Amino acid sequence: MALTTARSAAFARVRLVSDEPLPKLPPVEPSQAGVPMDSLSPELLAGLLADGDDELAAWTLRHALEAAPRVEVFDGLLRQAMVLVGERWKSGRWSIAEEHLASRTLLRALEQVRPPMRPELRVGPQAVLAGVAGEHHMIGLVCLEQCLADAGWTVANMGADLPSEDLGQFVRRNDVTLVAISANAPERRSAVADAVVAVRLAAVGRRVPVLLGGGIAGVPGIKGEVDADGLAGSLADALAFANALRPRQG
Ligand code: B12
Repeated sequence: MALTTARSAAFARVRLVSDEPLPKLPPVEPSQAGVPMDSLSPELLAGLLADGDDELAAWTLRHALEAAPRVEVFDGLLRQAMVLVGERWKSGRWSIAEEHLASRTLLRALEQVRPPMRPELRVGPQAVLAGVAGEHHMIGLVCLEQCLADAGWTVANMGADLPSEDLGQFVRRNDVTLVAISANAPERRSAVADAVVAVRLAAVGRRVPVLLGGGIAGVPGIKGEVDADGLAGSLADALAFANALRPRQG
């Protein structure tokens, strides 16, 4: 899609879902391919998501990914856009319908920007990702999946709401180097603890590191309480933890 057409369509859509003034954009010369990073705002992305426009949302993400590493774009622009979605949902300005549409649209857009499959990704160390039992938030797992794949990991992303026994069974049957589990609310602490126990029981005689992410990672004392090996409040934290495991693979 031509740059100018995409931009004007994007702002027309933002106008539909936002009463706030449109972000100020520098003039665009169509013959220039570059898109200024500061024009790719969380406000713009949130509007596109709530409008169900995965094509333009993917276009926005793709341009951001040309200017910054995936982990930065997801920890920054993407996360902030979803914070806006959450604020508008909480305040009643947007309904659950708009939140659901935004989440669904984001997942479709993410599919369009996933890193290309490379042969080495079939032989890299394996990371297992899962939301613990009862946990429905899984967009962070999809983002982490892409960041780890970019870094050369083979990723098995189980998505939301995985019973701990099934997580344990998968770890027992596979050569797993990292388990990254997530939960949002503190109420999920016992499900998190169950998931860690399941991994420990499945990996007898070897220590498979368990990294805990999502909102619950911010709960004081949670790491020791659930016996996790690491906490990640961001994808950058998660990547640092994962990459520190790689030299040990030999
Ligand atoms: C979309 C959304 C949903 C969707 C999720 C759809 C989906 N397919 O994932 C649905 C509708 C299911 C949902 C449900 C609920 N939600 Co909700 N949701 C959100 C929202 C708007 C965006 C979350 C998101 O995807 N963000 C994008 C990702 C990329 O960012 P992130 O989640 O912040 O994650 C970052 C880090 O935590 C980390 N990370 C994330 N996951 C992982 C995983 C691992 C392994 C690692 C290492 C790192 C990591 O990296 C990410 C990027 O920096 C947030 C608002 C907000 N402020 O975040 C509320 C929010 C998280 N939800 C909230 C609530 C209260 C709920 C419900 C309880 C609402 C209800 N009454 O039913 C339910 C709970 C359902 C359940 N059983 O789990 C609260 C949580 C408050 C709390 N901490 O307790 C929030 C903050 C909204 C709010 N302001 O009140 N929600």
